[in-house]
Amino acid sequence: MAAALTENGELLAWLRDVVELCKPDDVYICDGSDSEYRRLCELLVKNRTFTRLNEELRPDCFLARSHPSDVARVEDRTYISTTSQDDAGPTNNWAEADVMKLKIARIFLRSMEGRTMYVIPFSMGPVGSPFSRIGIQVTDSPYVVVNMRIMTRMGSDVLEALGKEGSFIPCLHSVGKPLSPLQGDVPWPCEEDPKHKYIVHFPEDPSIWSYGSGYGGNALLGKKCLALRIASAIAHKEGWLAEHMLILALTSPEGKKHYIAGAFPSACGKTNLAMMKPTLPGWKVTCLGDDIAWMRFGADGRLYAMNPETGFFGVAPGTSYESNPNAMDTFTHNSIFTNVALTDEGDVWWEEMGVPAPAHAIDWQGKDWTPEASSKAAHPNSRFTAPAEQCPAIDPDWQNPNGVPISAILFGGRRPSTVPLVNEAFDWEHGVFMGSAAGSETTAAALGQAGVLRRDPFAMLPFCGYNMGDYFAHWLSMADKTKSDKLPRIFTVNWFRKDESGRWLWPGYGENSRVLKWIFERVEGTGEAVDTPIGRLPSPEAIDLSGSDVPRADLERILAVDVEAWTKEAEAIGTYYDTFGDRLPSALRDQLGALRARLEAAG
Ligand code: GTP
Ligand code: SPV
Ligand code: MN
Repeated sequence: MAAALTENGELLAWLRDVVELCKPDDVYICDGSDSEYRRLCELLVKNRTFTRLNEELRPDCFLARSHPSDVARVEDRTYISTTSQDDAGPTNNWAEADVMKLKIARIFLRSMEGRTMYVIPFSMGPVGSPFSRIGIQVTDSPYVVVNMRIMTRMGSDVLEALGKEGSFIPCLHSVGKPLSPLQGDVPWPCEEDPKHKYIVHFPEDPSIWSYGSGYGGNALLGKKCLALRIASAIAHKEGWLAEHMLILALTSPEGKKHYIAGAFPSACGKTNLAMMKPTLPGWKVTCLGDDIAWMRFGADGRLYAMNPETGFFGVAPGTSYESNPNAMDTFTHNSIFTNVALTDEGDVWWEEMGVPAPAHAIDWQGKDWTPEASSKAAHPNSRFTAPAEQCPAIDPDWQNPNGVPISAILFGGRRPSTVPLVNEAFDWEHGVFMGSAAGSETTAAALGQAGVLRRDPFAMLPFCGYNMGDYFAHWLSMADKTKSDKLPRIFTVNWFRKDESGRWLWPGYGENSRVLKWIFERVEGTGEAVDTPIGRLPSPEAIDLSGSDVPRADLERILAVDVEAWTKEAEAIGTYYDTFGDRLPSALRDQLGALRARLEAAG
């Protein structure tokens, strides 16, 4: 079968083993062509996984409804499997590698019976770039194939780049629903019991085994599994960074451009910030990536960031022409929607889409829905999959294999209180402290309760493929790789402050350009900042509110440092730090001590 298509011995041997284990009916090697994509979309329509949307309203677009149990990442079923538990660290689910290998192989046994096994050669990063990584995903889900086609560079040219001797990361995926000859298929096959899903990473191989889910980060293995969990472990060894970050370019009215990277937890605003339309006249944002950044130092001593993906897998609810017009103009065609509502005209709809709710729709569970219904029409974690090249705000350098030089790094999250609108670190080490101590309210992007405050260091809690204490040390060590004036400046931002009644204190979205402007000015050396116990903050006058209706009192409130609340925050950080034992770098303990001392002096 595959012999004609690849001469890579390692790949052939692995595919033979997988066929032997999973027993698919058929094997298909993906070439990545347009015609193949179209064929598979038609197959998905025939299988009832896809509904074709109205060709006039949304050409070449499809809607998929997942099984109600399969709507988000499953963090408690996600494993980092290493020889020693210390290498996975206290923030990861760990399983002893040898034990898990036996267990997972048994789980995959006969898992693809009655199904076609698709082989997806893909490259994270431009094909052939020395910084890119090749993965081979084997999957029994055509839904995964068509999504991977949008999200990654996939197909024959990747196999060619792999050649006879090249190495790849094996990524095995099954929805975990073998079919007997007499059995009909369901529109969204998956393992329905969340406790029987397994998203397993072996960073020592490296390899990925994902069983039981067809959804997003559980199933599109190039994304969270390879480009974050496995890549972060590789980057740790090789001296670079694989991060859960957007990459944007900010151009001033004078035409000066700075590149900014930002780590916000899942569903906390990366896609929106990455392609925002600034409300400040003359300022321009162009997008290089909305979820993942691979970063390394260039010959000039600056930190360069590259987006290894080619598409956006973005949160649908809340996306409107008001909040994110560039996203709206990206998924006008050639896009896949998962778990949104279907209107009677054959278009998509979701909550806060900026158009009136349809009088009748089919909700994400396939049921009749009217605006009077108590349930949501679209799942809170419903998503669009759209090609990045269709984004009107895409930056001309988005596929530059060397990446772009980063001037500022932002850490964000949902913090209804305490954390100010923006805060600049005193220096790199203080910035790493800020990243390590970041917290956010949980969202619908992972199964489990939403709205619970948890520590999410560097927005990498679900995505760090090794010991988080070592990850902190790795970030600290970046300062040794270059001169301090070449390092990006580090900031925290928080668009999510609320007052006592739950009202947003900051309008967010395009208005965040007012904060980006101040960051730009700080990088340029012109912006004014006030030293506070927690970092350098703008005075209210330093934030350009021209043309906005943000009440001055609200701005003052979200730029104030509440010493009492921060003293409690410092305590919570200390308790969190204790969970890392002696893997916590002493520099971070010292940073916490210094914060406490500054707070005490101020209090
Ligand atoms: P992942 O794809 O899960 O990694 O999420 P993300 O970080 O890209 O988040 P995204 O930009 O998709 O935003 C998630 C949700 O937050 C959406 O419902 C947005 O409408 C909302 N959101 C984004 N930016 C802002 C903001 O500035 N203010 C407020 N209030 N909400 C925002
Ligand atoms: C996230 O949860 O951070 C996402 C969506 O970007 S998923 O690909 O499902 O992980
Ligand atoms: Mn994400």
